[in-house]
Amino acid sequence: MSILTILEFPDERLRKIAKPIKDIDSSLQTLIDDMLETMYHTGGIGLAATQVNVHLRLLVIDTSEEKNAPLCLINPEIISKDGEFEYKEGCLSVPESYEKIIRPGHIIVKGLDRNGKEIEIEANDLLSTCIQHEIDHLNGKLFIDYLSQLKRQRIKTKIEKMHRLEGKA
Ligand code: GNR
Ligand code: NI
Repeated sequence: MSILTILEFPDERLRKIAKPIKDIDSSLQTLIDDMLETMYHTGGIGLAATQVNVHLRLLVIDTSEEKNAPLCLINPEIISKDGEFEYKEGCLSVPESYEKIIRPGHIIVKGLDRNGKEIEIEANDLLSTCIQHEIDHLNGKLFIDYLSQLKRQRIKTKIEKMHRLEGKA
């Protein structure tokens, strides 16, 4: 298993649209395991393949307290959404930035599990938010895109400064 490198805003690769997965093979199983390990290692509650520079429609999530309930979704599609839920979101690709975002609070999502079996998940509140946040990544979208241009610009300036200090980018 390995810890994967997470792309950080404003990296343009975070804007790529991920492609549907056709083959659920052993290299995909390895990617899923590495994404789960990376998510647990960083303390995140979700991770989309886009964030590790793999542009395939795959996400992993674990919103449980005990961090013992990994969820993997391949080719996820939201089939219904309603209600509202507000949560102060963060993102491993947008370090040290947290903002309240309102999203539908109840969704039904379908997709494939790690074995290629069709699954349907009904999600509320935090899990609903997290699934939508991850599917946004697969569509090249970040939670800060819901903020004002001014707030987004401030976050961009802050992160670019961090990257200069770290000697990245
Ligand atoms: O770890 C994460 N926490 C989080 C909090 C609120 C809403 C969404 C998330 S997902 C995030 C990890 C991440 O960046 N996934 O893409
Ligand atoms: Ni994120």
